[in-house]
Amino acid sequence: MSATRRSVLTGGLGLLGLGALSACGGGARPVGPRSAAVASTEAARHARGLVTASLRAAPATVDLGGVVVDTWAFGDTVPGPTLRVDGGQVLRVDVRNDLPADTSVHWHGIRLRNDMDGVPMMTQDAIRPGGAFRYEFTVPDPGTYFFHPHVGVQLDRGLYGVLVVEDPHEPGRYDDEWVLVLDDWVDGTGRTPDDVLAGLTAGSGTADASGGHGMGGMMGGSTSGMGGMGSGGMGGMSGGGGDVVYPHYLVNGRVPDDPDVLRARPGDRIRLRVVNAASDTVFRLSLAGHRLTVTHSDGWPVEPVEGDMLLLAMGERYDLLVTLGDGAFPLTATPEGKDGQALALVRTAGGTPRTTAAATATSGSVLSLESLRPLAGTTIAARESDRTHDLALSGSMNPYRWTINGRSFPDTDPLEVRSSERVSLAVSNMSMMVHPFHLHGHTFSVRGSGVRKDTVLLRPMQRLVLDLDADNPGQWAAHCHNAYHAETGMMTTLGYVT
Ligand SMILES: [Cu+2]
Repeated sequence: MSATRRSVLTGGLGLLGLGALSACGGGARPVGPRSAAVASTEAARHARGLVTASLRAAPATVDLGGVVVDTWAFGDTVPGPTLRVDGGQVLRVDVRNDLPADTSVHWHGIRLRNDMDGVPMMTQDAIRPGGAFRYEFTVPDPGTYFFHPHVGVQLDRGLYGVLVVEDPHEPGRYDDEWVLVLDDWVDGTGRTPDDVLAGLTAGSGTADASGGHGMGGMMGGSTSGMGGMGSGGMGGMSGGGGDVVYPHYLVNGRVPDDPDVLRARPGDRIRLRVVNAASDTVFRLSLAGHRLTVTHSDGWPVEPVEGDMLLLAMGERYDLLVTLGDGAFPLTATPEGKDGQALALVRTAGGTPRTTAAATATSGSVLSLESLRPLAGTTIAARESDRTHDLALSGSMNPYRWTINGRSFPDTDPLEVRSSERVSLAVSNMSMMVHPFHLHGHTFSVRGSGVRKDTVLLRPMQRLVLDLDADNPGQWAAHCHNAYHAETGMMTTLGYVT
């Protein structure tokens, strides 16, 4: 079923290229991923040195801390390797595909050249089993990023890793830096993400990836027909209950029974680089007994703001500063609207944690997009829009299908733009489900605050206007970062035309 479905989608993606070409009549010609415009944009980036790495995507048996699973991974760990590069350098990564399926690597959040963006049939041919692909691109902006395939629901396997882009001019006012990757996990527990997708699309109500029975994570969608979260208030603080119930939630590839232990000295100031690599889960992060200070969102600096908890949607990254007390403290990531928890342990002294998982913060101030203001100089300059595209996000749970302006990818209408335009995307969530909207190859300013991001959470029925400069020619994916929503249609193309 899943293999058939994937072939169907791949075929559809193939058709999209033709569709996009023929849709651009009247003199508007699409700018291709390997065009002269793409090459000249890359050349203008003035590279400052080369960093090389290699990744091998392959089946792997991974120990998640007592839970041993067969999955697909980059190497034999989950997450995969953390890659580090300075802003302005060129990153060259040789990817080998030893999976039994096509794959690719997408560099999430990076404003890179179009032909290196890793979206099969839009920016490159898929990497076939046994095949290889060299990604090589200038990395323009410092920040916290990650990489993952852009094929099917492979993101929901172990195929992800963090890309840290250092700022050579960063004052570095911290003693240490920890990378924290949050994930929801099902693969190798009796079902694969493809099985979960098949269950959702079959409308069988078996989205319960834990193998259980009952609510199945369908969240009342069958009654509302819009993927609603039902009346149970299951959406937590974001309204984001998700579609899939997972048996495990992870921090740095570990289940709570045998968590990652992060050690420091009392009083140390730590920079946390937090990535939500989950496919269907919004997390609420907290560190018991500590306040968190947000310093960056999706790599971009914000006015430092302090709170007790932080909401992170799928695909979002936040950098935090925290000054550690003396003791052992649970760092918890609670899935919004779901049972379970992800946990790591922060330890500056011996002894047992003075609080347990039960102490998960449920009260206190919650940091989210609304809490943020951009640091001066990081926002996109005010300018009148040359072009506004309206995007209505909607869909249904039964049949399981997600849409932009009433159509499912690859039948969605491309969003045409021209180089040098100021473009506004007016995105309206017309469903009772949350959708983290992600745009490739660009960053946008969220109108109102001006916070600069590449992934933004739209709560049920919320509308946001996203302003961007069309300065990176090519054909770019724009989609929901719920892997199951994107795979069943909530995706379109931001396409440059001349
Ligand atoms: Cu979505």
